Amino acid sequence: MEQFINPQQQAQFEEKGYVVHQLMTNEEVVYLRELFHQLNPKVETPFYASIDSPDSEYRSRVNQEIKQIFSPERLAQLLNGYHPFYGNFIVKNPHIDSGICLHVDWSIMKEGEVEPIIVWTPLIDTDAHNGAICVVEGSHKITNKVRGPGVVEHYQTLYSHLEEKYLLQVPLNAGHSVFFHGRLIHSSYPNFSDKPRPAIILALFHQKSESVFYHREQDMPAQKAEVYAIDESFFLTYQNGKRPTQYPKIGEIEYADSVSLDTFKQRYP
Ligand SMILES: O=C(O)CCC(=O)C(=O)O
Repeated sequence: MEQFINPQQQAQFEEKGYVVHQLMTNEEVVYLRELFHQLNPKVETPFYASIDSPDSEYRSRVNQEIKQIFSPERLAQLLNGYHPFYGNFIVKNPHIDSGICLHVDWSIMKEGEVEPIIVWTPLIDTDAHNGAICVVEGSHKITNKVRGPGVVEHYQTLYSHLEEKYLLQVPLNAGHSVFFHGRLIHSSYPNFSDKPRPAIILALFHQKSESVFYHREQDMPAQKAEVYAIDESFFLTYQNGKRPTQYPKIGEIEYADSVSLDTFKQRYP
């Protein structure tokens, strides 16, 4: 099943794991940037996402505004069968500790027949100085379908090697989005400028999939995770890292073990 309508974008997504495209208008960028400055998330860490806020009204407002812009109709100009699931502001304050090391984003649906897509869009121009997004091109081909809090990331032990050899920065102008595969390894360096760097991140959901969330408690075996059935309201109240007991647990799943550098090199395209 193809994710992108345009064949060149589809080929790039399959090969590299991301596509840069502008769906937002400049007016919408200004609107969201102003909204970001107006609202108080009640969070004071150098880097945060809206879901780190204790204020569920704040989370709800941000989510709703982002989803309104990335509506199903607008997404349909670019993609087949995706709609917005949950939107966050993602903020990097000017601080040496605002970097995010290499990681993969959590799964929000059963993957296999459909591919996960995340949309990351800065609300100001980004470069090496203020926290542009960085990716390991092609890494979506070798990472796990089961990702979530506590779940051991497949290539975690190799991240410093990957950072040195393969990490690529993707500087973007405000309002340009990177549509990246949910299994793509990515990161961002600290914001060395003197202004906050607001961005938005939006998880997309495929209409043919089932929304699930994987969670692993620390005392569980390393390759096992719990599976929860979730819906679009999940992230309005979810407490980062906590077992989501307000949603039904529908089973447990085993996932593949971490691999050695040699295996990585054989698998890496
Ligand atoms: O906003 C950033 O700098 C990185 C965000 C990110 O990697 C994430 O939220 O998964």
